[in-house]
Amino acid sequence: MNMKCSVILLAFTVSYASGISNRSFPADFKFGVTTAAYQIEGGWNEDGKGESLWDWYTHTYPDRIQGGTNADVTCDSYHKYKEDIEILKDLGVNFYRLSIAWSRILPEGTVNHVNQAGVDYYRTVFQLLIDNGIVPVVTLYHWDVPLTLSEIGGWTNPLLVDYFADYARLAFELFGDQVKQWHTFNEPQSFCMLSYQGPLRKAPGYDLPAEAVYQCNYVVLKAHAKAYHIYDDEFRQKQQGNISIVLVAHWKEPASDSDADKEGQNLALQFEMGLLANPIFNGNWPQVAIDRVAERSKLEGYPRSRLPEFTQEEIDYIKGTADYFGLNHYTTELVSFAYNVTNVTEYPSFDADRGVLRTTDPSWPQSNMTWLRSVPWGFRKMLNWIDQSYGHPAILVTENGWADDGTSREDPQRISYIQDYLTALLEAIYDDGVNVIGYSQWSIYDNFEWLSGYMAKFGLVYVDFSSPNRTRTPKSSYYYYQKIIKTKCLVDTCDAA
Ligand code: PNW
Repeated sequence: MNMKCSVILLAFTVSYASGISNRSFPADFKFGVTTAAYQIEGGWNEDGKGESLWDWYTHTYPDRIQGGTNADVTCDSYHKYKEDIEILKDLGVNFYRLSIAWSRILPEGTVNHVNQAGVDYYRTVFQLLIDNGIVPVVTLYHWDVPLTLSEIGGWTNPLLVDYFADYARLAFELFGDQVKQWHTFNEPQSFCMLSYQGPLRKAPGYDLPAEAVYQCNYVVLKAHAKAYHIYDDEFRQKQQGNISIVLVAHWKEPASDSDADKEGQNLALQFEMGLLANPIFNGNWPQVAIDRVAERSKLEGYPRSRLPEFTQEEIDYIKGTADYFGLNHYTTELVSFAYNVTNVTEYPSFDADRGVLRTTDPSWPQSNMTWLRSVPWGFRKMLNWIDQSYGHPAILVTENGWADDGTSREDPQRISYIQDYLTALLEAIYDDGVNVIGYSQWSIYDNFEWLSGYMAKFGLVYVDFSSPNRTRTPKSSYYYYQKIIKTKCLVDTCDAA
């Protein structure tokens, strides 16, 4: 045996030893990539676009963003969309999940003033995708509320239910002939729970009592349901599309075998995923959240629970408003039970209501984001938990990805992460019977990563942010993902599906 041959054999053995699946993806399984308007478009004030919350936040508080940067230009996709779509076509994706910047089509957020240049931009992009055989999957809200609406209280103001519904109806009217797959919101958990309280503060970056967190969830759920019903009642028959919401959660593994930590696991899952998913898939808030917040509010001297109460009519209106489960999933945390329900010495907070401490295992491979480690078995457990908790919905994995510092075009860690997470996904499909219908990588390009600015890179494609041309160069993970899409297989040869 010559040297070359034994090296190949070794590589072959290693890949199987590390457990990469050799099963084919189901024939109708769909692959995609995801972006968000604020993170890639740039053109922040061009052609009549209004100012959004994130424009304002990055300009007003550069000190809160790593490197003091913003997304005024970022990948410049507002101008480079033709090149972007050529790359997507070369990659071979079935769908492209992108978002509309609300203030690009409605500069003040309200439908009395429509910015035609913004409408034209999205119609051009959607048509070019369709012409290239790529299905546009469109999110209406990926965190960039028009500043005017943020200034009247943003997602804590119930008026936003109607403003969002007006915007959604207009989007269905303007783009519904092109767009057949809609998501109302991306990760309400991120902008309700990480924006209004606690240390990791996304825009608007307030530190408010826990009321704001719950009120945001409450308003967003009603806005989502209203948009869903508008689609159902006024557009679905004619446009023949579907509509859902994108929810996020890290898997929660109990830090020990104790009953207390298992209770901690349940609390963490219910207060993060359950607060949004339970009203939509089962009806009403999770009972454990209703009970716990009511009891703590009472002990803290509140006249009523700080978790708003849904009327029966609202419960029925929100229940059933998702055609499938859109899931963003990246990582796993260890949780331990921390606050007894009667321990109310804390400043009334969402964290204390949830009542858990969250840590990680230092042996799990670490990315360039503190919260993101590779834990593929947690993905399989998360998919199973959703399957069991919400009535076996079809699940579309709308985001999953790995961050590095983006200095090299060789990204073996990202390739390993994709191999391991997709192996876990195949196990969930074939060994556990979970109905996973598709998978989307975050992200196609390196882009503006919110509070981390340009310090963390999630792209399959490198972007040179120092060149005016924002030159795009595929990384090795791009070619690996291209091969997966083409062969529906993670290794060189797969068993037939
Ligand atoms: C997603 N966390 O959000 C978003 O949808 C993207 O816009 C974002 O770029 C991507 O993940 C990578 O961060 C998350 O703190 C925000 O655990 C926060 C967390 C996870 C995902």
